[in-house]
Amino acid sequence: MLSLSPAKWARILVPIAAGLLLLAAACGGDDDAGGTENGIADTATPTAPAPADEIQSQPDSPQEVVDEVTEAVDGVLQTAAGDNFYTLNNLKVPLNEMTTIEIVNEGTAIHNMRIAGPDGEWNTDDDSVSDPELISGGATGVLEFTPTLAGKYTFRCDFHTAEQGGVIVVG
Ligand SMILES: [Cu+2]
Repeated sequence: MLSLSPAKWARILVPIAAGLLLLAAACGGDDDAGGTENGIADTATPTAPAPADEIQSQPDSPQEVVDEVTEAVDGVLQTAAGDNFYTLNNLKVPLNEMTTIEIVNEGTAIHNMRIAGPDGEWNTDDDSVSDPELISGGATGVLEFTPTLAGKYTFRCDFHTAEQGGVIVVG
């Protein structure tokens, strides 16, 4: 019969347990080796950086774009949000200049404005978003937009993504 003290048993068993944990960690590292994300094979290269000289394909505006083009005047452009739409949503701003877009919330719901940015994707680092990001009914938000790439960008309201949006032509 072995007569080891608990302390001696610990000296033997702890290194064994640690070794097993290391082994388990080493074997667990192959989970994402299949080149898939959410079960969808990444045949394209979605992580490739956008070319620096042109904007990527933009999402469709969720709201019908009005014919009337609203241009920035002296760096300021104003539109309004109702429930749930923009009154003016066919905007035009100059390239390489900061335009302050004022969004007057004439509705009662919370609205805002988010521009998809050159990558044409929502909720990425190159988006431009109004300040505040939640514009209460009756309040006004501002979005400072300084585009360095010409093209037609899409914007939308984060709270009504299926119905409230528009386009901004740059250049
Ligand atoms: Cu909205």
